[in-house]
Amino acid sequence: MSASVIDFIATEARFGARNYEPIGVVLSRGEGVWVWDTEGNRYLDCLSAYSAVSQGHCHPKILAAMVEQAHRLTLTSRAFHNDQLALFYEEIAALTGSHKVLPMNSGAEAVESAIKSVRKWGYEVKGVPDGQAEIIVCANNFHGRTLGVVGFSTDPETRGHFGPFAPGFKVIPFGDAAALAEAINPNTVAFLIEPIQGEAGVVIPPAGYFTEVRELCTANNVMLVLDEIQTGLGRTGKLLAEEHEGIEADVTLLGKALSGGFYPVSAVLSNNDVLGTLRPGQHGSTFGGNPLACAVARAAMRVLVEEGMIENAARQGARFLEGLKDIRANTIRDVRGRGLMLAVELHPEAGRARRYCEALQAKGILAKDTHEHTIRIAPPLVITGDQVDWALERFAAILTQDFS
Ligand code: IF1
Repeated sequence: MSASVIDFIATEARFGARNYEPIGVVLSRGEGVWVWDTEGNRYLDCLSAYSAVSQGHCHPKILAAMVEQAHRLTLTSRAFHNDQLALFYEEIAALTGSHKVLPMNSGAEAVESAIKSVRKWGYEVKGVPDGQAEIIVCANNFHGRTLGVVGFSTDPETRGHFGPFAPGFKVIPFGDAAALAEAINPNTVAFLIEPIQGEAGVVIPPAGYFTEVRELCTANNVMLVLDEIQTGLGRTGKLLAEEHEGIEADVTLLGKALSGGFYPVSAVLSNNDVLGTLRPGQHGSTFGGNPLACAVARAAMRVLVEEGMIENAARQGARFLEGLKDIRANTIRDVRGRGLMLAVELHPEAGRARRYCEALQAKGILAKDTHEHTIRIAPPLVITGDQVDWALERFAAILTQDFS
């Protein structure tokens, strides 16, 4: 390591809150699937900033839209109209088939906004007695870091010593439709769930689960809120992960790749009157729906479709998954994924996934461990077949070693 690399890392550690433990690489440039560190080493990015850089690093068309808009107008607040918001609404509604859009910034804000909206809908439309609304969530969920959201996390690391928390949430196991049926009562306003649990280690629910979930929600007038912040916008090989299940959510949350990683842009999308309950003054955000965000998001959605990234995610995801499954290594306990949202779960005796990620770094691949024993793989959706094969060679080399 050169002196400058050590300096960046040491300086972060000295002044920054230590809420992350990054791998020892300092990145300074990115293009497509590649990133470079300060010493000029190149890496294949197999994290894509937790799926936010799905369109590839510094996509030229998103960049151009951002620069052009930044020269013209960046922020107006919602006290006035701007000439980008309407176009953003129109395009995201057309893309996703939604009727109403609420623009926010971070993913967690979209989740918070959805919670507020479904509660309000519950009181004003469903007729739940004031203050009694219940929202059902799943064990091992990950929906962000705000207080409202960590309050219904089941991970001690995520919620520990951050309370007291807001009431009104009920936790059931993921993938268990009978548990949902049992948990629903007349005060239930929504079921909030990730189509595939990301942080939990890319957990795919059993086939048919979401069909049952959809039926239960419809039968009981419960809003199905799908957090597609990570799974949405092509990551799983479909525009929305709900398409794999043949269902439609009542409320869909998007974030991350909605801006191609240029800027925090999130949105709550609804197919009915949930967002219709919000009246002027009842919800908002200084930056939500600003013209810069809208211009960036419009370009990010456009290139996703125009450049065939969703189909590519399906194709290369299948190739990646097959290649990973072909690796014969007794370090591997399970390989799973859908599209380019993949994970290799190691045997507990194989050692910590972090060690494998560090070894991958030395071979030119950046990936991220989760939950001690799982390596998460989520490259930009622009990855080519040759690049997948290049990565697979390196994964095979690392996974056949033993770091226990
Ligand atoms: C961190 C994981 C990924 C999300 C879903 C909402 C949010 C996220 C389904 C909040 C955010 C992130 C944030 C990141 C770690 C990360 C993550 F490991 F936790 F699971 F992506 F895989 N819903 N996910 O996955 O969005 O407010 O961050 O914009 O370090 O906290 P945000």
